[in-house]
Amino acid sequence: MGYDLKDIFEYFVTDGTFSNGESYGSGHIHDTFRIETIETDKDDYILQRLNNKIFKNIPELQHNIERVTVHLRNKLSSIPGSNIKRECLKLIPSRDGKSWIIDNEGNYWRMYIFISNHHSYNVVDNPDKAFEGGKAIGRFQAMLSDMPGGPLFETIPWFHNIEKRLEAFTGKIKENPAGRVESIGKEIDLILQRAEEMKIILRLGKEGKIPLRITHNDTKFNNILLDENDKALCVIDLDTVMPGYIHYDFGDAIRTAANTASEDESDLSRVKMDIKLFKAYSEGYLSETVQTLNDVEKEFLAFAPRLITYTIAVRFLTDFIDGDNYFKIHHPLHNLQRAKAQLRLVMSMEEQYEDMKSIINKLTKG
Ligand code: ADP
Ligand code: GN1
Ligand code: MG
Repeated sequence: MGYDLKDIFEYFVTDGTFSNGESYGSGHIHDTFRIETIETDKDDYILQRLNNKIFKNIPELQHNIERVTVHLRNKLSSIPGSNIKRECLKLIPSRDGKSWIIDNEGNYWRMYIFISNHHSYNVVDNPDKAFEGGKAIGRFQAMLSDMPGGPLFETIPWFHNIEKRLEAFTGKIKENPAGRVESIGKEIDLILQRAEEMKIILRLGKEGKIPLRITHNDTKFNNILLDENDKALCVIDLDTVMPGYIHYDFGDAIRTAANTASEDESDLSRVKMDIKLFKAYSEGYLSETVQTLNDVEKEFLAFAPRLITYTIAVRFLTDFIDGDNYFKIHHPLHNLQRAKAQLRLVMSMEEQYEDMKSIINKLTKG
């Protein structure tokens, strides 16, 4: 993709001078570039071509991120010793005062300060890092709990709604647009067998037993930056911050922080949930949130990783059936491979469910 990154960079009001731009990170949604500046004492930047097929209202999306980052910065400024520039994303304004631009071809772009010297992990290899990740998400939720100004815009409607995700899944199976359904009977069965029990969080919400709060909704571990000493630094990828149940954030973080293998591991024998990593993340998360969660929220925390891992499996498989229109893929069977790995992880969580419940019980009941 031959974008003129220097030209796009110059639409924004920056301190440094463009030196070069390279593809960066392993996100599945946007095209992300790191922009290095010539001056060694000036910031580098993250420039993103936003996926406006997935996020259909970029101005509202950006408005959410403006609100969230302003609020987080206000909070951080009252905490002694905090480093606002590294602990919160900073949007760079465009020359016409917006937080995004549209180029001549209709592409949407935005830019952040590059958070330097961070560590980002797709797989977590020790409990200390998992603990720090839990702390980061707990703190993030706690800091946003009193954000003024009314509900955030819903950037992707029904994002974690498993009923809607299953409707989309069964709809695509009937439609079979890429002729792939015949080859995945086993995976379809694994999903359908579990469909009913997965609706419990939605039911608790409808019954008013768990509240909607401001949640991140995309807490996979590489969206949590750690610092050079692997301490919690900054939660990034704020595109889906909107009203949600805390179970969505807890579940997605465990899905990635406690998996012994990567999200798309092809050797399924390597995919397991590591209960020590689960425990460490839970400790970090609850150290920031245990006072604010209600009893039902706490009771269903251990179930959340099963729900979200299952939901992502449904989404990967739906995209595979559809012919790969949503997630970036790096080879033709990538979405199927991801779905298989996530289903294996669901089964590993099922096997350890009693242990997960007893860990949460101990941490929440003292
Ligand atoms: P996607 O939605 O495609 O995952 P992200 O916003 O998560 O996009 O960005 C992709 C990757 O770019 C992240 O996983 C992270 O490695 C890196 N990244 C994003 N923002 C920053 C930032 N401000 N500083 C440093 N790295 C960043
Ligand atoms: C996407 O944006 P990224 O790569 O951090 C997706 C998440 C999935 C994840 C699976 C907006 O996250 O919901 O859990 O891939 N984000 C969106 O890796 O759909
Ligand atoms: Mg991301």
